[in-house]
Amino acid sequence: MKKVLLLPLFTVIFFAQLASAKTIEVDVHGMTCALCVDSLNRTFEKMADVSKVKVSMKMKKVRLETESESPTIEKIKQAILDAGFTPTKVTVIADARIKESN
Ligand SMILES: [Cu+2]
Repeated sequence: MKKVLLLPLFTVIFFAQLASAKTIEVDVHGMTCALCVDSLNRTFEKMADVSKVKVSMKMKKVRLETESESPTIEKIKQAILDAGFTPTKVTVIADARIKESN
């Protein structure tokens, strides 16, 4: 009987952890060359809680993957401003694994 109750509990904990993993896409204005891409890459590679960074000059986008609630949207926007660019749009994409569970 106890085992039956524990399984759903673990499932809930498991998905609660996944729910905090997310992808954030930021449209960035002012990216013009490979040095811009490099500069944005370095900005986010050193940021805590960012597990993956992908900067696309073609799309003028920065894509970040985080494993927790931080960094906040505000912090991301400020980091882009500090690097000398303008964030124009921020899109938060929930982890694909979450969508499958719904
Ligand atoms: Cu440049």
